[in-house]
Amino acid sequence: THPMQNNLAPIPELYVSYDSAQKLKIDAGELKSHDLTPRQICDLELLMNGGFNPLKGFLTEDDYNGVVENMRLADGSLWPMPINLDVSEEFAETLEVGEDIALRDQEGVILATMTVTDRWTPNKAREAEMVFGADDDAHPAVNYLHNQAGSIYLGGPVTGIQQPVHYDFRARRDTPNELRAYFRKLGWRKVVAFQTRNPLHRAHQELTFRAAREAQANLLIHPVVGMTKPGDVDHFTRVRCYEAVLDKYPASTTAMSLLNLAMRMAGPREAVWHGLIRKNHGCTHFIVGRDHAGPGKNSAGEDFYGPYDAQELFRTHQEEMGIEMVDFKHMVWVSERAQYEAIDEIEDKDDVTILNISGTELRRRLAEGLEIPEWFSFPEVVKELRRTKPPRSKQGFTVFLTGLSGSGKSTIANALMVKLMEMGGRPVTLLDGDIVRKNLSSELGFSKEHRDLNIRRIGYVASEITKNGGIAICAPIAPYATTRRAVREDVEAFGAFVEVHVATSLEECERRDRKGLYKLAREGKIKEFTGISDPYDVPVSPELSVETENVDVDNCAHQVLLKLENMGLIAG
Ligand code: PPS
Repeated sequence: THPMQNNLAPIPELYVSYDSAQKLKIDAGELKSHDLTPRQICDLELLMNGGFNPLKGFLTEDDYNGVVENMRLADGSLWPMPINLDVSEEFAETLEVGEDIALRDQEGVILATMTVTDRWTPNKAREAEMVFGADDDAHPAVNYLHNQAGSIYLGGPVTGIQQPVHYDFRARRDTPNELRAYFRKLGWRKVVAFQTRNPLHRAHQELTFRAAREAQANLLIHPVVGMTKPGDVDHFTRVRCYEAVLDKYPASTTAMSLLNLAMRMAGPREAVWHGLIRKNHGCTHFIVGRDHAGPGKNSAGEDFYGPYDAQELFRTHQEEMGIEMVDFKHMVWVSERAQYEAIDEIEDKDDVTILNISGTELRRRLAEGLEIPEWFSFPEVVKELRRTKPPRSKQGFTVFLTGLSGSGKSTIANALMVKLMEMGGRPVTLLDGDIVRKNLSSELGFSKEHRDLNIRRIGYVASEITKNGGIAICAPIAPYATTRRAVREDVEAFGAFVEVHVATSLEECERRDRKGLYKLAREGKIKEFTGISDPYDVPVSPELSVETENVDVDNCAHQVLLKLENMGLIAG
């Protein structure tokens, strides 16, 4: 029996009335203001709309210490996650304790004001250990804490003026009170929430069905669209997938709503946090799976948390939380019976064929354009995923040739370009050193600073081309390894980066001296000349290194093509 039923009375929000908000907004224009980061905007939205009830603002120092040390606010209530307004030292120094500040979104719109009652320097190493389990930058939230978050925390009550603006999927977003009203209207007294940051496949559908049956409850699919784990499928694609899957649920028992939460991937603590947030959204039950909100491997290659740590911690606190856990069974496909079953409930394991496709395997199949079986997912979902993640041979990529002046970069780049154009399929853009210096970087010289600017511009353009499915061929000297690495990171966010070292020796380049520049450089008539009076960092692990001495250009370009084919970037 499941006695748990929801109390759907409205929960407190931090917003002032419409009229007061108009006035406050004008007055707040006078205050010192802080521009919120994307993560802080997510946090602020859930603070203001009651999703983070009982919090009334960003944590004070006492609350923070309690949360870090034993998951409790200073008044004793359970709260597992530090919700802080982290700011820079420079900004913190301008403030007096007791002062009001304006909190603005990234366009400058004032969303709220906050009275700064507390200002302190947190012990981040301690926070990492206690909240995330280890002070290890391989954890995305620890990495954020050390490398992105400001060094000072501000705490104090928040007065809400307006909700952050979302232009996407507006009809699918609900505040806790909107969901409560909806459940009230439909008479849903028991609701089981399913938290997810991934597309839903058949196994998820089966387990949500089971959870609803087990709890004798209605079902709320409650995906996170705020911030999830770096590398996840973007939320636009996911929401289109969810909408497709929603049609496979009985409409009268299932609802879907988007949650603008910034996840921390904190496993057990995160599960408790998720539960409290769902309780605030009017749910009575919450599904906790294997490795709930797991951050992946630590820097030693091990899991941060045990697979059932989250379930354990949730179980310990569920009574106090007022939301009941439905634990996730690992669902697998049993071929002979053509259905999903929970792995721990299959009694004839040795006599049946058990199938499962891991996330990694799914990504591989998508990348290579391989079959994804019907038993695994819905055709509509697979279609959406293929649309956003076409096989590598249809995605954009960047070939980045680097080498000394006169090494043959441009010649190879030109040959490569026409070979790729002959193959067709994707637009090709050549960003040759000289072309770029004429069109993009005409004001730049050859100091380290200017070369870096030049290369970063090339990287930006190449990454945009890559994002939009084209091929960018870059051929600058690009003498600095750190700058090349930065460009690699820019491009790899959208597609493959193929670094090709055109490894012609200085002696050979100087012997050829096709533009007569080496002679001038030797005579000191050109300063800061790469290889003569300026450094060149030889690439340590380029995707390819080509020799040009005794090899003709056609062959060099062909070597690049072979590499591209080998990487799956062009169809064989
Ligand atoms: S960098 O370092 O990547 O920004 O250089 P890049 O944009 O590729 O420009 C290199 C071309 O500019 C000419 N040139 C010089 N090269 C190196 N050092 C100095 N001081 C210099 N002054 C002019 C040279 O012709 C390079 O052309 P390529 O095609 O590489 O021979």
